[in-house]
Amino acid sequence: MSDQATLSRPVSTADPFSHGFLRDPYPYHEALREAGPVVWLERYGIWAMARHEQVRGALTDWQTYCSSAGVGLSDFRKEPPWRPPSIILEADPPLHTRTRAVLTRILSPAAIKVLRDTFEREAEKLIARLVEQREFDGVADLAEAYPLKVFPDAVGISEEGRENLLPYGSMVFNSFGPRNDLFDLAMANAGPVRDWIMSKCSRAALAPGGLGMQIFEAVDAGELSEDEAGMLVRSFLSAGIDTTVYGLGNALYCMARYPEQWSVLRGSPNLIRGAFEEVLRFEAPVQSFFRTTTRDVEVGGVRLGDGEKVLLLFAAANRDPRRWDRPDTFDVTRRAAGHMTFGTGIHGCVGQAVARLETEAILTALAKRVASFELTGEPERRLNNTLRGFDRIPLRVVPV
Ligand code: OVV
Repeated sequence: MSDQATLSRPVSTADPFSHGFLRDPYPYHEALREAGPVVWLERYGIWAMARHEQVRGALTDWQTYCSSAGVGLSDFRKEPPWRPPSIILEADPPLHTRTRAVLTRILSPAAIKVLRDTFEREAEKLIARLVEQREFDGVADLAEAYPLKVFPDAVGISEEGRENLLPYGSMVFNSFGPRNDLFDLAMANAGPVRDWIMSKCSRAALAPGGLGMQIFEAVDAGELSEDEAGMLVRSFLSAGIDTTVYGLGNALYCMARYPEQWSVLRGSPNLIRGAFEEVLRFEAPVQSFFRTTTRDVEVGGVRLGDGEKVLLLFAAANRDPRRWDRPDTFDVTRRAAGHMTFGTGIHGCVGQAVARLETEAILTALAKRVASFELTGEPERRLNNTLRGFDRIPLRVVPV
């Protein structure tokens, strides 16, 4: 590394995992975007990318920005991971290629079509009940209740013990950050929660025909070992709940906060698909993931060394004025495709069709029955080292 590059590297003292940053990340995102194409975060001795071009560039170059050293702050080559690494999220080719192929097939458009009727029926049922009730908590009663019903049903796990799914998600997504207060709180009851999750990952615990058992069918076809199949069921249970819970909560929040946008949507339900993308762009439920460099690499004139951690701020890329017009405006008519919330490249969200199905089913059911949303109190945030969303959204709905 040349002295010139060392001297000219942009530096920030920001802590992306502090309460202040997590509560209102946008001013920090702007400062990091303006600081340069890649910025050294002194607090952790890592790099951060906040511009759309560089975040996208890193996600589409898995040879230079690998996942096998972990996609959180912790470098698996230097410290032991808190759980055995995911064989899809925290893996590179060729392992990743083999595991990804199985989940791509199980979550293919044809497979999603099979889920649609049930997901729509459950959405209708839940929304009819909540509208009748008039007042409810948008988080517990809707954003949590719906995914916690339809997704475990689709995977094929028992009803008993599902209360462990959200605590496990909290462990997983907080663990991508530093060992801070949020990490410690999430890990307080880690043992029993982890044991329950692992007990649901075996062939014997899965219903025939479900998404989980379909993974074990890949063992019979010689694509995976029995242990690998269990690990991929664990991936479903790790990635499939909290992400959609936070996403649905953020969608509700946006509709309550920007009532004119809800009116536009109700008038044109064909906009629902795009509105989901705009929610993901504007209030990204997944704020960031890390990569680790596999070689020295130059980014916009700045030299990164080999084996360095890089924080990719998806949510900052989603509001980069270099990429978006009026980035801080929530606009359901905008072309929001190209946001980074699902990532992109070989690790781009494999379950995104399920997330889309869940959100579209809920928004469609709401559009039929709800003229407007009123906040009956201030929404309360739930802080998480990776996820952005709410603990409570006190709502009253005005029926059509
Ligand atoms: C995308 C994601 C998030 C969290 C966990 C996993 C995947 C996993 O594969 O375990």
